[in-house]
Amino acid sequence: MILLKLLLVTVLVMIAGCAGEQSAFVGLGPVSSRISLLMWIMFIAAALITVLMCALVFVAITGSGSWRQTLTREKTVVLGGIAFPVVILSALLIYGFSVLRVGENLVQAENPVRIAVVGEQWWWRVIYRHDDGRTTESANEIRIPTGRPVEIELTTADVIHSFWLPAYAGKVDMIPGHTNRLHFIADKPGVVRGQCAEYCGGAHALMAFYAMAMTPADYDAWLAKEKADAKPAPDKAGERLFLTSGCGGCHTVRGTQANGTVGPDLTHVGGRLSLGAGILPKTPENFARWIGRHQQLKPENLMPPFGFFSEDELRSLAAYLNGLE
Ligand code: HEC
Ligand SMILES: [Cu+2]
Repeated sequence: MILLKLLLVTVLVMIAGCAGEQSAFVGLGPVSSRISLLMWIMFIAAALITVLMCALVFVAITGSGSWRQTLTREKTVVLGGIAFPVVILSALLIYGFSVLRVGENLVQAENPVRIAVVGEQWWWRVIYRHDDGRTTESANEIRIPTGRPVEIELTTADVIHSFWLPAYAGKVDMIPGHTNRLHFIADKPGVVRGQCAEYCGGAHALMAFYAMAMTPADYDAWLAKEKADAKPAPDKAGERLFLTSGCGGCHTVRGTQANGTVGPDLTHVGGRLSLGAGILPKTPENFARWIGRHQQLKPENLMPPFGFFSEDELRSLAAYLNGLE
């Protein structure tokens, strides 16, 4: 009885983990919906066949002589052991291909939204490609309009990563020297979470990101803002500290001298949802925590430690970065 209760609790806890913003069970677009449908069909078929097999084993052990004889007949073996799996597996294979076609049909879509995502140890470089050939760089968050085909171009700057945004599509690896493309559509506005799904070294588990689907009008307005340089900082102290502490050697803030490309672009970091590739909600306090203690928050990440700032300096830097909307 205790064991049963324990099992029930475990299953409930596991089911609870499936809901929410990063669930492979909730498809929010045509591609992911087909994938979850396929998964359910596979799961239910496998469960039914398992039950059937258990029943047959039971009959083979305890059944009457005539039942057991039926099971050993050549006809039973040929039908049940060869014909049955061939028919079932072929049907599932053909259905699986038809599901993959949903994504492929999007490949031919005209005028998709083009976004390049580069896997970096352990964050995501995000590059919006505009129709005029120009680009706008951001990081650790992608924004997409609803109802329009999206094409994500996936590459890596170092090792193999895997881009997984289960609300909209299946996982696709980011392979050195190779460009993979992922296609999907987001049905309605909302925020979902994605995660690197291929072990890529120390901070792999802390390499996540958010995706925000917006109505086309909201998206256009946001993109226009994202394209623009950072507005002049109202309080110069934080900006001065940022520019004189070497941050600009690795980070770009468009509109200032900071033009480093080693780390995430921070031009509009104040307008993002999270810090450190999805690990902290973006708040002024968390900017200070990140700068002062990021090696504890995200061990092994490639930003050098900056433990020497005073509380006041951290607050001032945090206010500056939080203002970069
Ligand atoms: C040697 C290069 C380097 C220097 C110098 C550097 N950073 Fe970073 N920074 C990084 C890298 C790499 C990351 C990504 C870490 C990760 O998430 O794995 C990062 C991440 C960040 C983030 C989180 C960005 C995001 O999109 O979530 C902030 C904020 C930040 N740095 C601020 C600063 C500030 C402020 C300074 C100066 C005091 C600074 N950095 C100096 C390399 C650097
Ligand atoms: Cu990874």
